[in-house]
Parts: sequence; structure tokens; C-alpha cells
Amino acid sequence: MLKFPDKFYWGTATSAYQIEGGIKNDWSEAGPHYDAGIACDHYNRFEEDFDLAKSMNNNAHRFSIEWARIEPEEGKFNQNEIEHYRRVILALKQRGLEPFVTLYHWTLPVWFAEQGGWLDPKAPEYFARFTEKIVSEYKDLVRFWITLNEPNIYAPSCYLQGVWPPFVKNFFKTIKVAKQLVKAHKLSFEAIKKIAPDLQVGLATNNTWFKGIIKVFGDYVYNHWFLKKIENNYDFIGLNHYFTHSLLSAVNHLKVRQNTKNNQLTDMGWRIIPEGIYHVLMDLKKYNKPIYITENGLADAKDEKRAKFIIDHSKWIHKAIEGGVDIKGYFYWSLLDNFEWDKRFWPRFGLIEINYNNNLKRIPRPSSKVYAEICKNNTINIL
Ligand code: GCO
Repeated sequence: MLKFPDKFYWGTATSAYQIEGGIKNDWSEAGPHYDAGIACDHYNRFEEDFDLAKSMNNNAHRFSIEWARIEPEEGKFNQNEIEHYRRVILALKQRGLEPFVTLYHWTLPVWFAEQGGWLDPKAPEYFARFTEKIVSEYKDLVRFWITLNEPNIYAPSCYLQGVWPPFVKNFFKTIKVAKQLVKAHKLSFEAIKKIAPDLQVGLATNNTWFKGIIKVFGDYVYNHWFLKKIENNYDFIGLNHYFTHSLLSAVNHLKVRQNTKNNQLTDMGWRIIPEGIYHVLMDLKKYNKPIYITENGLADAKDEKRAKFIIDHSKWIHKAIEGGVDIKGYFYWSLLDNFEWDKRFWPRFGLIEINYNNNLKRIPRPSSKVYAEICKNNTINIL
């Protein structure tokens, strides 16, 4: 039996645009393929969803606040939406779920995108103003704040590969956006600390275990560039982990397959290598900051691999804790099946299945019982 540290946070992670429904932002305006529509209607069904999280014995939950709802026009904040998210936060707390709030999970208000998005020279200030508004509203309710989600995925996907809005393919603009995101994080961090210095602020970085000849480049550019740039402007690291890459797998990774039969692969064609999370965690030890695993999960519609995936990853996380890494929580991605960006709804990441053909009915998958046991006992059983 492997025991996790006392007060370890066990939860799931979500993001607003992927589950809420009824959002108008840069994605919904990019065309029908990018419009999440009603998604899981989580906006209206959050209480039911948090009941499910609670029934899995979770004691924390990560979610994001949709900037486009809060500030639909530049500088004009929508008080009704602020009250909505207050109800969301209170609903979590009533169920004993510690809220971890992401301020920016990739989607943008339309006005912001039209003014040039992150390339607008004033973009970091706009983000800091939004941060200030949100954090002053909820400072007494929320202790953990995540400024940006995966800037190291966002910048290349939107500005280099050009697969996500605004669909730009330009190396120099990618660098510019990355720098703007660094600035946005720093200003946001400062704004939060000014409101209440004891609030805990971090960002979520997507780190990969690189092997072979791509390791030097991968570690430097992808895993550490952003963390180094934000220097000491953070209290914790949020780690999102999905990949282990060698040169060949990195190339293969670009070809997304659906419902592969290979049991080493997820439905997205991503390789399952639980050991990877251990190496990535050990590699983050040098920053001497607490680490929350803010995302880790897989697309597995049949739920054949999910329970083993969670157990195996938990074992390697435990080994990293034994190796001296200060890991304080784990958030499985995701609570519900959801809108997986340009892949739309077919990838099924949820511990809870959504039946899109039957009233968005929530159906807990068998693996959710396994996760519930881990969360309840704060241990994993090894055979
Ligand atoms: C991420 C994204 C999620 C994805 C998940 C699965 O942070 O990578 O936050 O939105 O849905 O990673 O691809």
C-alpha cells in the first residue's frame, strides 16, 4: 500500500469553454467547427456535476472562469456572471471541494481577439485588469489561482501550427505571443499579491518527458523556457502531463487516430507511458516550489484503460514524492467528457460519460469507482 501525504488534494480538472455551453468568444465566432454550442450545459448543471465529484470523495476541483462572460465588452464587467461564478465557488465549498481557479484557459473575449489578441501591446494589461476584478471579488473564497493554462501549448498551436484561433502560422509572432504571455502572467501575479499576499498563485505548464536526441531542445524550449522567464513570480507549479516523446513518437503524435486498438495508446493515439510523469516531476524539483498536478488523463471511450492509467500514474507520482518532490495534489483530466478543441466531442476524457444523444445524461464510468477509492483512502494498493 502506498500512502500519500496528509492533506493531499485529489480532484478533477475542467475548463469553462469545454463544458459550460452558451459562450460567445473567439472560438465560437471562428465557425461551426469551433463552436462548442451547449457543450455539457455545465453552466446550468454545475451542482449536479459537483455532486458527482463529491461522490468520488474528491476534496478539490480545478475549473476556469470564462473571461468572455465576465468582460463581454472592453472594460465592462457583467455583474450577473460574477454572481454566477460566486455560486459555482460556493457550491464547491459546500461540498468540501477546494477551488483551484484558472483565469485563462485559452479562450478570449471577442473584443480582445479583434484588437489583435495577445499580439496587442496592451494585452497583458487587459489580462491584469481582468485578474484584479476577479480576484478582488473572490479573494475570501479562493486560495489557489492559476493564471495561464499551458502557454507552451497555446502559443505554438495558435501562432505556429495555426490549428486554433486565430490560425496564424508565423514563427516571429509565436515568440511575440510567448513573451506577451510571460508579461501577462507577471502582471497578473503582481495584481493578485497586491490584493492579498497570502493567496497562492501558479501557472499550469504542459511538460513532457523527452527522450533521445530531442531531449535538449525539448527540455529547454518546451518544458522550461516559460518557467525560467517567470522567475520567482509564482508560488507553485501546476503540471499538466500527457506525453513522453522521442523524435519518432513526436512525428507520429501529429497523426491523430480515432479508437485505436493498441493498448499502449489512448483513443487520441497518445502513448501511455506512466513512468513519464515521474521523470517530469523529478525534473521540476530544481525549482523548489510545491507542485500540483493540475491535469493528467486520457481519452478512452470504452473505459478499458482509465483505471489502470490512474493507478499506474499514481504509483510513479508516489515515487517522485519519495524522491523528494513536494507534490501536493492531483487533478484528473477530466470530470466529464467534453469539447476537445478542434477534435470536438469524440475524444472521451471523462470519469463521467456524457450521453450527447440523451439529454446530456451523466453516467459515471467504472473507473470513477476506482478513483473514488484512491481519493477516499489517500492511498493506492499495489499488488
Ligand atoms: C490542456 C487542456 C485541456 C485538454 C486536455 C486534453 O490543458 O491540455 O487544458 O483543455 O482538453 O489537455 O487534451
